[in-house]
Amino acid sequence: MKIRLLSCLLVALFVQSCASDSDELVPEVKLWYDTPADAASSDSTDPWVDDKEWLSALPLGNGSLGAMIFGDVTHERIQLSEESMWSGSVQDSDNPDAAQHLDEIRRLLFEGKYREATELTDRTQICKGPGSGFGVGSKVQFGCFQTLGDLWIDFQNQGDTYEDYHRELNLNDALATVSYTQDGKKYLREAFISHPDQVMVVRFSCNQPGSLSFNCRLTRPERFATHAEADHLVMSGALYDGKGGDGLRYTARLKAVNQGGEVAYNDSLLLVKNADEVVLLLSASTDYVMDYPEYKGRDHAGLTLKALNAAAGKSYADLLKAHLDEYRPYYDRVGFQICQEPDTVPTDRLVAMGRDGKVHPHLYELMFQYGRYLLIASSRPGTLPANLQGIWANKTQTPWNGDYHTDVNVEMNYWLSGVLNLSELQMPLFDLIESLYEPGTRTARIQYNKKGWVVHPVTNVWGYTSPGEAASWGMHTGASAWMCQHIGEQYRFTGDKAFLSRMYPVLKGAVEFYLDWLCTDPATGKLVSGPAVSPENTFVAPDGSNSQISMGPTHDQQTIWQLFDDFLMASAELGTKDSFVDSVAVARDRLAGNTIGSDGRLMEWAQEFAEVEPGHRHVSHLFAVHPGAQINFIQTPELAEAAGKSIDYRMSHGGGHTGWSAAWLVNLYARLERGVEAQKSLDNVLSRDLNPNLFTLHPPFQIDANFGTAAGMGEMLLQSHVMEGGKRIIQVLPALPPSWKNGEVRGLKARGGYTVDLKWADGELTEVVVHDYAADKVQVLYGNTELSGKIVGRNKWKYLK
Ligand code: FUC
Repeated sequence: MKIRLLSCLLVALFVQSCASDSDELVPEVKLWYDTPADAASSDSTDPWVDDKEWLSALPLGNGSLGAMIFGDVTHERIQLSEESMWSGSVQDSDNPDAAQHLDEIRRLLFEGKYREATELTDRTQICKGPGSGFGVGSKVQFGCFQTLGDLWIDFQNQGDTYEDYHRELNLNDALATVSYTQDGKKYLREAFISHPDQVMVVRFSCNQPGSLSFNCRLTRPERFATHAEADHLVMSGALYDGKGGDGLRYTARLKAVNQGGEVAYNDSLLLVKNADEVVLLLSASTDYVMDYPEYKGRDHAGLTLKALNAAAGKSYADLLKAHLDEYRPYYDRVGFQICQEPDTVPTDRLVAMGRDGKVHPHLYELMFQYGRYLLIASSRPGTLPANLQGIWANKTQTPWNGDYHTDVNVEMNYWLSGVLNLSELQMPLFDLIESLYEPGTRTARIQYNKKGWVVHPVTNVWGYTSPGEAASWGMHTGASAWMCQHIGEQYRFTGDKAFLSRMYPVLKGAVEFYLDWLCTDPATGKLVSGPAVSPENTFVAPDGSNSQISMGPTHDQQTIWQLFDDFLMASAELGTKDSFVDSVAVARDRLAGNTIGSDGRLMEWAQEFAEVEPGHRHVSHLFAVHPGAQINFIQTPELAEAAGKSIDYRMSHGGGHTGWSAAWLVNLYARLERGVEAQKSLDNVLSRDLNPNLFTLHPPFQIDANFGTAAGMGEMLLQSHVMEGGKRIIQVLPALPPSWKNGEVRGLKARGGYTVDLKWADGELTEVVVHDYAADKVQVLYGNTELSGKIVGRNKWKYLK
């Protein structure tokens, strides 16, 4: 690599390096509309959502409680979610007959007998029982993430005509508002979900006293009953356990605090009459606890009552203040601006403009901050991780059970957490990974007679770790290695040693599995994984059969390499030196590595097979480019070049055709420093896969592309995955697309814990500030140029063009 030193003009500004010294770029960002959520504004092709209005409604969340605000004037609907509303129960799905066939399958694969090997794998290695129910598991033990129900607010004595309608979701404040004028009176609704108070708060007000009269109902498609308690309405029930009985129990409580007028309750209604102002409070919970194998015991009835009563004792202003004081410190860390025009186009029209082929510059800013907003709303320390729909589900059978797909989707949900400065919001993922240790150890032992723990391509809140129902996708044996990559990344971003020691046994358990699982390829003497899929792709085998199963697919080799490398890093950081650590170093270096095929592409399988679907949505063999770091232009330029050819080939055959797939390509092209192509994939999502409420489509709605595109924009602006010569390399604007001519971003994070602010004009970098800079540990690169800046405050480094 050629590095040129740039002399630069420096402004000797000696200011303190603290949070307040940055330029505080936190522009107001909001989704806004001049109509209520309606089916008409959604031209969505989502085959799973018959309730199209839902894709125009606005999401609120505090990590566990979620709501979708529709904003209808006379019949307001607030659709409710609670993250642990899962049907199902723990299932015994590990297959004790599998292990005895493992050697035979491996022998057949090494001999090139793919047809026989695939057939035997399908017959012997898959899970016992219905597994995930092929993604339709609400009625089996795998279960499904389900809606909590709906809160309906039916206004009394009001006509259908109104004017000055405005509906918005302000991302700076995580506050949804609806306002309109009716019969000359101005009405306002404000809604937020408080994390500190664990309640949803909805205030109704009007500029003329006594104008608010409405009835509230709580309903659910199934398994619910309502009753009134002394001063509030309760909805409760039990979800189906998938084996003929009751599973998790839940409680939701609704209370109105009024000024003026009257409030009354009966067993199905909360009635408000002639009030001046009303604050609705809602709390909800289930008895779920993430603790294998019981998974139960939370006092949902008591906790919801306590939260409701405590909130009722506070004023609206105090509730709002506590919410903002807790929310803003997450959101305000990062500001991003590339659009110089005022925000005058309603969000649904921005989406429609995109569909007509013009992505408005403001839409990038919206999607960038919306990704951050959605993570704050769906994943907080102590909650469950964001699932395929975050925490928002409007049905009892959510697509793919709204579960945790580990063959890209749940990982993609968290890619943004590092670079977009929300690392602590990734903690729920580590709780999930840790909770899989015990069931995953059982799976490794029963299924394969191996040590350690393993998970396959799907998991749920019930510790499901067995392979899937079909070998073609269910034999994703690299999943635990992929999940564990997040442990290494979290440490690289935060340097948190307590976290690393907490996760070390989990990391070690995953390593133990692969050490036992890997076998020697008789032809090369290298260690390979298998029988395994390259998620969810199919090749044409030399014997003419279509197969997914092989030995040593590149994806498994890369994820296992990363796991071993991260384990060695963690051992060194924690000062652990023993023979086990030594054996991991030996195994890492014996792993079959990346290979370039005769056409210059990075190979997806150990042999050069033809793909059955050359534009396949998964690009699993590019894990090492992103989210991994084994392949990069600085250290492995030939492999990076080959990876680029693989992506181009996929794209030229229709690749990136689902939301998340295109979102992954944004990240990959960014890592390959190809801003034009990164933007093209980003534009594919923004012009093709957006609903009016900016939820992304697979289709159906999957939140992974919301998170994946936000992460991708982060990668376009800042990268820090390479360590060279003992220094962390910070690459600024590595893939800036030409159309983002002028702009600035503040508060991005680089590995090593650095905070970075950037400005550019006419497509050229003009300013970089690195906070917490340490000269001997970091190098800042713009293209191939090493930037030379100056310390301008306490550990604050600045480069100015
Ligand atoms: C993986 C993908 C599918 C879908 C599902 C939830 O299996 O291959 O496209 O996103 O996850």
